[in-house]
Amino acid sequence: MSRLIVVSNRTADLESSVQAGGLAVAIGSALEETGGLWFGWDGNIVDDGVEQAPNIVQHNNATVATVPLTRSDYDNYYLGYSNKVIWPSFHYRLGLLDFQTAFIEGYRRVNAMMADHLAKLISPQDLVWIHDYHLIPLAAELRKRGVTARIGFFLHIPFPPPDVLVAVPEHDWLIETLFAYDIVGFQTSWDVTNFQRYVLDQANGVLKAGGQTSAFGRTVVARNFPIGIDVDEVRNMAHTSEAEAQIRLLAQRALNRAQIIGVDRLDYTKGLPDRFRAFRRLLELFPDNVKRVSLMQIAPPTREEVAAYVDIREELEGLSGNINGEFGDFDWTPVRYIHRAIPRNTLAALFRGSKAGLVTPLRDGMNLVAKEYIAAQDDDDPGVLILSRFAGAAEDLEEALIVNPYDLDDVANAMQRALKMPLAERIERHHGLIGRVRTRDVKHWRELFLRALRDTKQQAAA
Ligand code: GDG
Repeated sequence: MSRLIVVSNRTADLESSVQAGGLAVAIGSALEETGGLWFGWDGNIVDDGVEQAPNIVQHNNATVATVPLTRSDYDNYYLGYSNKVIWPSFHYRLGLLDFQTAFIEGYRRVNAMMADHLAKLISPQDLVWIHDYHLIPLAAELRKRGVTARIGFFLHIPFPPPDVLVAVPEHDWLIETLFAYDIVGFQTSWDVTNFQRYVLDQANGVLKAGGQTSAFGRTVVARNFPIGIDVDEVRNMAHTSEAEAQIRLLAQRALNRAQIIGVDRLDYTKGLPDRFRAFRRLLELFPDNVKRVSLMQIAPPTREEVAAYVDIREELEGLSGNINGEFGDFDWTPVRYIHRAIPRNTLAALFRGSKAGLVTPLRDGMNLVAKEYIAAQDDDDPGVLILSRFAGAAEDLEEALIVNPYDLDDVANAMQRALKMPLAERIERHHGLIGRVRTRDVKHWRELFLRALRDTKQQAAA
């Protein structure tokens, strides 16, 4: 069996069972099975000029090789090009795009530096799986260094329509580098369509059967591989005796009021200010919910060195303060907003203890929280998922209450419908949802992608 090499911006700590989520576990277990290597940034920042030699650690059958970033790599490759250019533009937010020449230089430099180290570790029979938007040009850099192994890429975030993408100054270079892969995987069929439209309109490309896409003198397979979760992991965490005790305590403290839950990194793509405004609309449109329902929003900090993330934090604090000041009472806090990370098992208990899960991103590649909320529910008394039509997950999860997150009344009406939904309808919807989340789980995603990659022909040596 070929050895698997996984490359991502950050590697996960395979020793830590506390932090590890579904994706890290899924990739870790694939590496353990076939023997393999995980390569990426170790999260450390060193002074410019310090040597970035890989640090190699063995964890059972898997090897983890990491490099640090220099301060200017971090500023230009990570905060700059990855998170101020690609992240906003691929989420259709051109108003937040902040382009600087140093950013693209840093992005090219770090991808080349990673390729320098990684090329030495790859044998021709290996399968190389590169993840996400930080590393789009990595395969092209590896090919320049003579790597002939099969290389696949998976984009975790959306792929925007061509009209949006062309606002990125290096769009043609960026997309041309995707053709150095054998397979390019997207979350949804909509992302694949956007990619194909770009290839046809901007690159004079040709589409053939089976996702074969030709342009720039090369052919790649472009398909969607919707990512999933480890259903039993979440389900088990939500059903321990400790979780049961937490849920009981929560209900007692809330005097058996209904809770709606949201869990998202504090990111402007997740639609949190509009979600808070929609909750206010719920209280205005349906005043019977006053003192009866509360919104719990967990929003751990992320990328706080990027100004747009500071702005959103301030906006949310203002909004929750306003709603609580206007509607709250000495024995009822309408919005409980927690700006820090919560342990995974507590999250699972909170999902199970909440009547509705509110997942309303303005744009999202997939959204795993939607699937985790479903997995944590009781089959015979499930809560209701309210899901943005702009989350990749909506392509599959049609029994959720699908909403337009920009339309506050639509979201407020869906909350009311969820809170009042009869048990039989909740069970029927949940039955459909859990079936699909279970069939298309993270193992299925991983196996589908790797099988497709294995089925491609190895590149001829240059
Ligand atoms: C990207 C794409 C795509 C959240 N808060 C806490 C916590 N979390 C966990 C959730 C979930 C994960 O983080 C978030 O995953 P999402 O999919 O919701 O969103 P992104 O982080 O933006 O992920 C996304 C994903 O990649 C995978 O391809 O679905 O579209 O943007 O697992 O539960 N975990 C803990 N404490 C928290 O407070 N422990």
